Amino acid sequence: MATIEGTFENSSSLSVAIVIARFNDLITNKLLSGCLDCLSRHGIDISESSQQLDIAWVPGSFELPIVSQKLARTGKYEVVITLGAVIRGDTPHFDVVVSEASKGIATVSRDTGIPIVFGVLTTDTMQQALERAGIKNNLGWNYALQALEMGSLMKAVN
Ligand code: INI
Repeated sequence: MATIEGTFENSSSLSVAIVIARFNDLITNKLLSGCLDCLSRHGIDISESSQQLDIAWVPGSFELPIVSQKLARTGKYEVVITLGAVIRGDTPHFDVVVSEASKGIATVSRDTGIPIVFGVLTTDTMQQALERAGIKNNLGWNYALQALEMGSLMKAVN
């Protein structure tokens, strides 16, 4: 029997792309800061001159899949992290944006074989979003951790 799992031992060598939505950037910038903190603490160079991290900005969560797809297809990245925030209270087409973002990200991940972390907060209110983006907890940190685990796991499966 083989037990196959991701570890964090070689996280520092992973190449990572982050795709982040400008919509609700009060929230997404906080997710980004949590995400970068986690990557940095695991040895990834997050400096401006980093050769292992790129960050792409898109208008909103709806655009996360197409840019994730293009980045994943370059073959330069072992894992892609998407960051977005869709807030039901302010969004009549909440369900459309969330559905397209989630389906699109899952499809890109399966089609390219590159793990794409679904880092899109979906909340009823701005207060809930703030709580998950730093006031209580910063899920950006968790998304980065999940990316490191998946990057490692995909290598372990080979
Ligand atoms: N994009 C988001 O990331 N979050 C939202 O809450 C949101 N709202 O409220 O509509 C949102 N809309 C923009 C959408 O993602 C696209 O950028 C836009 O429709 C252009 O394609």
